[in-house]
Amino acid sequence: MSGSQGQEPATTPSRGADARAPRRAEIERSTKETDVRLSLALDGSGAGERSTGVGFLDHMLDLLARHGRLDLDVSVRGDLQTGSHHSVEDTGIVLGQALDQALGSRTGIARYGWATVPMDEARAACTIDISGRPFLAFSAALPPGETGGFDHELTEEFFRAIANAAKLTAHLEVQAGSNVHHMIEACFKAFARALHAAVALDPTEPGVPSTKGTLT
Ligand SMILES: [Mn+2]
Repeated sequence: MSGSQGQEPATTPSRGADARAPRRAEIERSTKETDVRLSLALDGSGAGERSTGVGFLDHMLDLLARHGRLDLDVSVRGDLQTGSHHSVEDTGIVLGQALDQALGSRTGIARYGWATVPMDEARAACTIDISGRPFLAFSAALPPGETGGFDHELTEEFFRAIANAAKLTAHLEVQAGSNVHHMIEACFKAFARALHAAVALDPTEPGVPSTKGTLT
């Protein structure tokens, strides 16, 4: 649609040089366990506020937004008396839903992205395919326990929730590390960088980058 050469009716307001619709989404999701409000813009700068009730998750979402060049507002009210599981997983679900919605038809995207990111002694690698097929391969020897209200095992749950809801394939591996804060942080940064590359608009891509003709 954005490449249409057809004449526009005189009453159509100008949308400037970039006729592409903004790649953004706003989602509210309420269950008996959590209320999540989220707004996402893919072509952003890291702006927005993250307030999930889980301090470490807020820190990780700050990184994800900044290094993924996303504008991201997240507000979560969850049943933290049961632990942080529901709040973390549901934040991932809604972020995945917002990615799915903001990506729309997937026209013109790069589709694939990958990144390996060090964080001091830790290192994580992430490869992403905006495939339409939900899949997460997660490999990390994270020690049991929690950091800032965030159970370490929720790292996998968070990324699986995103992969399922956004219908993307992600392989995420912590390749090195001894400090769990660094290891999880490297995961989020690698995912952010890989995602930024995968959702980027490729000027040489005229349609949906699939021989099948669809990524949804
Ligand atoms: Mn940190």
